Amino acid sequence: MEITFGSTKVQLVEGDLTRETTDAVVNAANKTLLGGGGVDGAIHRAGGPQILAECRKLGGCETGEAKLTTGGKLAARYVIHTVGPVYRDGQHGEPALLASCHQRSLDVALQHGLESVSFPAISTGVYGYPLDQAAEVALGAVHEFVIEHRQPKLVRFVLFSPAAFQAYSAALAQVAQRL
Ligand code: AR6
Repeated sequence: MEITFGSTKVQLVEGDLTRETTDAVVNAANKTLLGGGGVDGAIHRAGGPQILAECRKLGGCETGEAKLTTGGKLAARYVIHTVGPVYRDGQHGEPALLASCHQRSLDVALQHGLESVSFPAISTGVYGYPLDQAAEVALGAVHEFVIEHRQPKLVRFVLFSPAAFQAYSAALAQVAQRL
């Protein structure tokens, strides 16, 4: 599924983020930036020890913020590490923090002249964010950013399950209706 917002293609695919060939992939990390399970573990396994060596120098990352390393052995040249919110009940600032993850990651991409960025479904695994709510926040945040900045050229969401793909597809269709 693909929709163009302004000058940016927003694509949804089902697959494995570590195989992406976009300029950057976004990692759903934790505040230490020192690795973990889920997509974070997969990125460090596939990218090799260089990513962790660079992360050690970054001094962690606040929730809703984003920091860049190279991609090590990944096909993607860079990894943008962001920290999603742990979901409690949706009443503790989770939507604003999740939106910030997407917008700050895209800020970092633009600061480094990157033209294509792939995101996982941030916070929807270990951090427990309900898929449909996360999808709405993620697509809404990306839509707002690319309409304002008209960059990058491509934003792709790489969803790891049919359920995630369906949730993000429904949210993308909803955002497109705002056009
Ligand atoms: N490609 C794409 N998506 C994936 C992949 C993959 N290879 N592997 C998992 N997912 P999670 P979080 C999906 O738990 O909820 C880590 O330990 C997964 O199905 O990776 O933000 C960190 O260090 C889910 O939809 O991230 C943190 O401690 C989505 O990626 C914590 O988990 C996010 O799930 C962050 O939790």
